[in-house]
Amino acid sequence: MATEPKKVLCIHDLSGAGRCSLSVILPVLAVMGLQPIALPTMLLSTHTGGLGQPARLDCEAYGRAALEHYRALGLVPDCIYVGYLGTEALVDLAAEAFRLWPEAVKVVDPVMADGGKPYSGFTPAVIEKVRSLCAAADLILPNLTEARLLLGQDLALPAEPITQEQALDLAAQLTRIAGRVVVTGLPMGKFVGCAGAGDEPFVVRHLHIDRSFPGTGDLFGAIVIGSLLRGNVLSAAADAAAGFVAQAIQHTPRDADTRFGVWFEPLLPRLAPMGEL
Ligand code: PXL
Repeated sequence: MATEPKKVLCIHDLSGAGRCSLSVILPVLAVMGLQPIALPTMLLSTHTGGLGQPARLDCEAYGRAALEHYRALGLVPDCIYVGYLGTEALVDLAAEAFRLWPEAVKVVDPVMADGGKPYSGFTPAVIEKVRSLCAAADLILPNLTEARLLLGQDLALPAEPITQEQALDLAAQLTRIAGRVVVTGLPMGKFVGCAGAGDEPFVVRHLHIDRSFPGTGDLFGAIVIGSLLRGNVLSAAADAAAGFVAQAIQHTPRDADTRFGVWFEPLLPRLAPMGEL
């Protein structure tokens, strides 16, 4: 039998409008030559970042049944990629997937906060459970606010740019929680950086663009995973992901409504494997 593309079980919400979570992750992984398996944790009409009160449907019961079906089918994911959970029961659902497929590469983007504050609904109890889930992961991808929440630090955003040493130190501290770490969205003066720890420590910097969008963490995470599963080292994967996010922001017209995310769709062909077909 032919070798199937690697399977990535994606445990994230599906937000209809607003370019985030599964709506971004599925096309990115597919164009990178992987096989995403979508497990929506929650259906929302939009993300929760400024578009009013979204319609919501909690998919925890569906998720339990879907995991059981995949187990019975003998489907074995190569990677489990977890993002927005939003309730304690949904964190348990993701932990159950980790138990079912211990050999999978387990990646947690602890989606729970940004810009110095937690997202709505992220109570201290949910945050504590997300921290435990991170401890069961091989790789975590927090932004700066999430990194501080995980470390129990003050969430106030830094007034001064973060130095290279501080970035490396933050990533190194997070290896107390998970083996490999990339911290994203670090304000580094003219640059926005991400810092990695666990293998070789690294800092990757790209020109800072003065607009912020929902969903860029999901875009980043999907490209990191796609790139790792195609055999790249973590620093190369993070560089590719940060570069693509910067291009997608640059490609989004200045007068676009930022709440609807970055216009990444026309750039997707840039992520396709070259010369492998
Ligand atoms: O991209 C982060 C994200 C994912 N899912 C939902 C969100 C957000 C950020 O606001 O609200 C539902």
